[in-house]
Amino acid sequence: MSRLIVVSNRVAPIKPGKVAAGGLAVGVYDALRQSGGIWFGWSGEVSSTPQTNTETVGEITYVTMGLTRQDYDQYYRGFSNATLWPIFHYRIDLARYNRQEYDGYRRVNGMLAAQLKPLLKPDDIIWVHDYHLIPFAEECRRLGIRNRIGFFLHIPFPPPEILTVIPPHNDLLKTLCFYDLIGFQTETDRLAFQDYMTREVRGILEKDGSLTAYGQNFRAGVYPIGVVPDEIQELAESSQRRRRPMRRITDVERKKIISVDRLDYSKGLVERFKAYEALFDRFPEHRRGVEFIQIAPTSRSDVKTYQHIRQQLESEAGHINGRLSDLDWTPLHYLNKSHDRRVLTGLFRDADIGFVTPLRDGMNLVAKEYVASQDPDDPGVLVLSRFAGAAHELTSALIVNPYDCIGMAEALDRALRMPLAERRDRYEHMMSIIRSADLDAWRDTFLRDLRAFSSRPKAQVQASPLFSV
Ligand code: ADQ
Repeated sequence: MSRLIVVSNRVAPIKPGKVAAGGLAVGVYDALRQSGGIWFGWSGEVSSTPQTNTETVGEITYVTMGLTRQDYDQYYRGFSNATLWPIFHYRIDLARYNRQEYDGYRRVNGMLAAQLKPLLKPDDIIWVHDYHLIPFAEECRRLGIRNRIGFFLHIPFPPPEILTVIPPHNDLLKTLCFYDLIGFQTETDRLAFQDYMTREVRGILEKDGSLTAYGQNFRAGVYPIGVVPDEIQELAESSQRRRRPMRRITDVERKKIISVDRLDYSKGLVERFKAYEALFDRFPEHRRGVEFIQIAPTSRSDVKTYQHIRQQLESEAGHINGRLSDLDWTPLHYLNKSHDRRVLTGLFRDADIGFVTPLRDGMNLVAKEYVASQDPDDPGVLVLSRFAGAAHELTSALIVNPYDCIGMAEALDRALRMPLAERRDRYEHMMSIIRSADLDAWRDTFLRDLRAFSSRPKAQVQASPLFSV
């Protein structure tokens, strides 16, 4: 079997036998172990003399690079996280554009492709992950690399009217066409991409379903990322057997609501806090009977909008507890730190409601992890935003609109009262989907399609695009 080369923004070597963080890391780790290969990307280090490190563990070689301060500011903090992340999450209001940052983004992609080139064998398959690395394939083609290259976008893809707010959208999207296969989380994302390609740059949707644009032929598909349900179930059970984790935080007699997120404005945390407060105004009978645990460790804290959302949340949490708490009841526990995976699954299992209400999310693995952690005989209820990719699959959750505070409060009330038979029906339906579209299925289908699809040979990069908009 050909080797697999995984390229992702951050690479953290995984020690065999350790409980790894979810999603991407676990999914590609197993594929790399099976076929052998390289995991290539940024080490997380920022320094004036960046080092390249190579470490081989079993079948996998980890090759990681440091970034200079300027690279970090322009490529990572700038164009990736202050332009692409907000725009791709439909937040034009939070986005900024700076030409130097875009140049830095292109430069770092070029530098990474050049560093990868000498490590490649002709039949290696390259799988590139996420929005930091959109131009990576074009840079590879520029260097004469002809290997098959696939790309998976973990975040949503915005409709053309939003995407075109990015001034160099045309230049950026042209680079995507140098991949052989582009994977999206949902059909909505794939259609938005197809819409851009066919309407904005007059690309052609071929009879075999592939697309041709900028002189390149490529394919776009839907590959919803999943979880490993058996592993989660085992972790949740063992965590519960050892000690009920919730007891350490809260009174066991009360109903519990849990949310776990990175602290990010796309996750809808402020709206969620307001909905929780509205629950007690609208349904006062729940006062003292419910507690809400929100775990949200800080992320990207050196990006300004992230500092702002943190302040907003702290103030909202203080307001709720100040207004509603009593000597024997703290309605909201807001924990601003990260937790081990085993503890999280235990908390999920203990909670009567998983409250997952992003304003926009590629998938949201927490929704799937919450369901997979439940006790099949007495499962909790998932309250899920319609704007999470997961809502396309988990249709038996209580689906809410995160902009509708009262609607969310009503869904919480309904979940708190839901009879056991209905909870079981909903849980079983969601589990059957989580099992059939698990993490192995995500990875295997993507790699199968990447290996199978024979696009027309990728041309060397041309000096000027065929279409200029
Ligand atoms: P994220 O935005 O990070 O990922 P999500 O899918 O919810 O969002 O979480 C990824 C993993 O991180 C999960 O396994 C989760 O358990 C873990 N995690 C989240 N918050 C945590 C916390 N507070 N403490 C410890 N662990 C935590 C991006 C996209 C998502 C997409 C994933 C995978 O934004 O839409 O689902 O990639 O493709």
